[in-house]
Amino acid sequence: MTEPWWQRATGYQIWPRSFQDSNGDGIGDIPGILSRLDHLEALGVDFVWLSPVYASPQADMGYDIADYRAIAPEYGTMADMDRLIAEAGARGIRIVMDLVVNHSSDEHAWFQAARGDRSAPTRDFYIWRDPAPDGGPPTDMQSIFGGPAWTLDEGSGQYYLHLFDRKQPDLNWTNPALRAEIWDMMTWWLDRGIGGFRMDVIELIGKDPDRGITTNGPKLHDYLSEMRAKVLDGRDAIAIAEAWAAGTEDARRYCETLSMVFQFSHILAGWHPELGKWHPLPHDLAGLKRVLFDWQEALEGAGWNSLFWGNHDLPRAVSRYGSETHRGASAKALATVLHLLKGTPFIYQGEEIGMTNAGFTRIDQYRDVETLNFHALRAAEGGDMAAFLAGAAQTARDNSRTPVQWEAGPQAGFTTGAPWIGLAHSHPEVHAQADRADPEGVFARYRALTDLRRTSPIVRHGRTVPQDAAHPQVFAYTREHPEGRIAVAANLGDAPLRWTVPEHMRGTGTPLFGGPALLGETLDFAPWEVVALRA
Ligand code: TEU
Ligand code: CA
Repeated sequence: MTEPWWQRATGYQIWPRSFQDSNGDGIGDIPGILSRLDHLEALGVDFVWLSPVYASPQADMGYDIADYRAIAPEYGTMADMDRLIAEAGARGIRIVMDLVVNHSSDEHAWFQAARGDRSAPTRDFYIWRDPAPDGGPPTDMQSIFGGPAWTLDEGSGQYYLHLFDRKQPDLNWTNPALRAEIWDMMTWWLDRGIGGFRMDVIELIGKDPDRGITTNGPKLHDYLSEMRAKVLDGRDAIAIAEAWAAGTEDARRYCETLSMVFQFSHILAGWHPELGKWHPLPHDLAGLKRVLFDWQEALEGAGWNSLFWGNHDLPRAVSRYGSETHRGASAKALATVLHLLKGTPFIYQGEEIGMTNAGFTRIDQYRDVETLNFHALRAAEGGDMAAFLAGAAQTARDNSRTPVQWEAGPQAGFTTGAPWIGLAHSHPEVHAQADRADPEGVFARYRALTDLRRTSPIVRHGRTVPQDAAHPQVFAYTREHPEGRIAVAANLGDAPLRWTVPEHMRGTGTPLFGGPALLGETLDFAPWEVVALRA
């Protein structure tokens, strides 16, 4: 079988609201993206996953879509979108759209017609239930953003289901008419020339609320097979399933119909098992490596991994897994150990210049519905609000949603106006202009990594073999391929370290990023130093 294009590719995620503003309203937009295509081309990425730019009231920053075939006016026009597809395409960069079809906005025409009218033609596009005997919600199912997952529609006397915000009613996938609408819409976008889809919380579409089932419902894979047959067959589109609950077994199954899965085992390993994301656990490198290596092993020859440290829902990689004290070195080390694994790597906007967490300390600095909802819930329970804010400073989604820092100055080159959310605390020192001028900078490392992905069959297809896996501070592995071997070892810590090199890794080779050409019995690592040799 020939290699699909996305197995030679590096992806880049754009979260449009904070990427580049073109007209001074403080909100990133599509013309802004067009003005930064040089940056993406220089970085060497092959496709862009574009977070939602569709018409939306922005209750969840575009993950609440009011019209799947229209662009939000603050982001531009459909003509801008067509230009983006064409101009990115001319540079060899495909545009991958976010497909948000577990739910729509309550402002979508389907819901507007359905609400208050039990006989509306689109009533059955959503999930309605009668109240419980006491008039309350039909079940005690909870929303992922806090509070009940059911809201009463007073006009019709029934509750509708929303696994996220009340402004994000869940779509009823058991209805074939709804599915047909979605297949049409996907085909319409593919015909416009996009490269594929990232499928938002697709693991939820097979839900069975009466039995309390949300993820991995009984019909999930039937729907995905139908999608393949009706939309994806005969196209070379990438299809990435976002699936927080997926284990390796589930992922193998997704890979039979789709290209790959965004799975979150390595992220969830860092959250408190009961208290969740607001109570992050101390970073545990050995545990993190165990998860990543398990996935490498489990999907070897039986699927395909996605590789990422961050996205618009997660904190900045440097702040979470690296070190703000050794920021540049730690950003490069994290990039290197991730991008030399097997799979399709993703760079989240700003990661390529080593951007940090926001550093917010007050609730009024936050904009995200998830953070604001949970803050209100904790306050109503009389919770410890200082502890909540301390947790949010580490894991709130706005940490990665601050404007991209293009240059020095109060607006960081993002806007000429007032940005819709404050800049990250690090903006005076950390910006693209400074980093890109540095041949040893973070951007230069990412650029080298995207090149290697394209040019090296060892990087793309070599088997990953963990080395010294239990070591608490060193991340090391080899990639084994008929064409050769790559050995990677990194000190992911602030302290220097003398490391005993595993016998299997010793020997000479060509350094991929400078440094020694020989791995002897021991290696004296500087903080966050990486050694990568091709033999
Ligand atoms: O995220 C799925 C999801 O479950 C997240 O909301 C996650 O639980 C949370 O971010 C952890 O902090 C997707 C999108 O990526 C996210 O931006 C949307 O808010 C969500 O779906 C609803 O569409
Ligand atoms: Ca704008």
